[in-house]
Amino acid sequence: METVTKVTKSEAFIAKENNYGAHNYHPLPVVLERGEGVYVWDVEGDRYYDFLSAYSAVNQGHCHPRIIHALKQQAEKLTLTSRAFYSDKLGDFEEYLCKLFGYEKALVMNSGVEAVETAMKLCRKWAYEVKGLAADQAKIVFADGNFHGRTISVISASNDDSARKNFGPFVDGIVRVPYNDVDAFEQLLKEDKNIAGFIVEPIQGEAGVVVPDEDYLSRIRSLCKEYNVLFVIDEIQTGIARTGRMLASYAIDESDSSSKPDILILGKALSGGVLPVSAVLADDQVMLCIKPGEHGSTYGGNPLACAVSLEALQVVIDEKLADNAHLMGMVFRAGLNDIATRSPLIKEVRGKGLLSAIVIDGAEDGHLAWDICMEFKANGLLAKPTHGDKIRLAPPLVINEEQIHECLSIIEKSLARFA
Ligand code: IF1
Repeated sequence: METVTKVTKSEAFIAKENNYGAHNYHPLPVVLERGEGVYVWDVEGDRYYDFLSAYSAVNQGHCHPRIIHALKQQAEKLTLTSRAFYSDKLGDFEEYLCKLFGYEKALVMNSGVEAVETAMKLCRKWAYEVKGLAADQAKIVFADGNFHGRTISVISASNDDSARKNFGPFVDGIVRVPYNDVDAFEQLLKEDKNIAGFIVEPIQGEAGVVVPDEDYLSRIRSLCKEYNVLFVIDEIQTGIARTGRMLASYAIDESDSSSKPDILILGKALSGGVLPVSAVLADDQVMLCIKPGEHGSTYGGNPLACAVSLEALQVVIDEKLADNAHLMGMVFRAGLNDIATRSPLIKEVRGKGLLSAIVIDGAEDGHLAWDICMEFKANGLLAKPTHGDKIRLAPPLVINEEQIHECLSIIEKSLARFA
């Protein structure tokens, strides 16, 4: 009898990416072609709960009708002007950002890492032109275990070997301190008078959803004020309702601004996963340090991005996604903790709002966490391991309670296979 090796559709697509695409990722072997709300479908027609949400970029859910409508409307009118001219959309979006987050100025870029670079440039300019540091002496502080993107200057701040190895030489003027360690930061400020700013994540995402002490950010902010250093928060992953309120760091209604940064960095879900849109917010004293011709980008602030992002933010507000993330996050982590009482595989449950992670016992080499994610996939849920033994669990914020319970059953059932 003739043996016929059947190549599935998925295998063919995977082989093509493998053949023609750079090998800078190691994806889970699932080929997606459609998304709606909390679900994605693969080319075989199988449906999955998306528990990655494009690394928290699709907080509003896949292909949100209102955001797609805004995209279509604007796409038929005007997509790109460059910043050589004004547009009838940029000012509206900048005003919306400034009023919503409480700043005087916004600078719109595209990817998250570009916004981080923008913040680094602002720190340096401000340090020379306002703080008065001597030329080329400015230093920017980052936390150990950070993830802020992949350009040379941003990986210069990383201490992750896989992000840095053989990409040197790195950029000067960067110092690192341990995360969630106020004393170490204060010690540094005492010893070094050339600090321009401190750039930090409110929760470290890539490090495996590391939630710092309750008062960490507000104490860091006080020290920054005391030593005349810019306090910069990267909310690219934690922002836009992911952790149960619009921002993880401070309440935008000003009921609590004790950790409000001098510079706020946004990205990912700013556009609801539809286009790459990022933004940096600051007050005039900082933002106006950059003058015409000193920074920018061809696509930054294009009318299509502005129309889409304004709608994407309005959806978050209208659908009360922050409240839903808070409530569903409580239900989800209570469920995970309950599963942990029966499954010795779950060593720890962490998170805030709908940004959670489980730490898998005995998975330090990475294989077990990968195998568990493959089992999740077989049972209809997509998630990806991070740093070997952690699995990040972050569904779109439009998920409801019934769906959360169904996902908890999938997780428990999957883990049971490894008991
Ligand atoms: C990849 C992680 C998530 C970010 C924060 C800036 C950026 C990111 C806090 C840069 C990007 C991504 C990018 C993605 C993996 C991913 C990630 F696992 F690395 F940590 F989300 F969890 N600041 N995060 O999280 O934004 O330039 O990518 O738009 O494949 O690199 P970007």
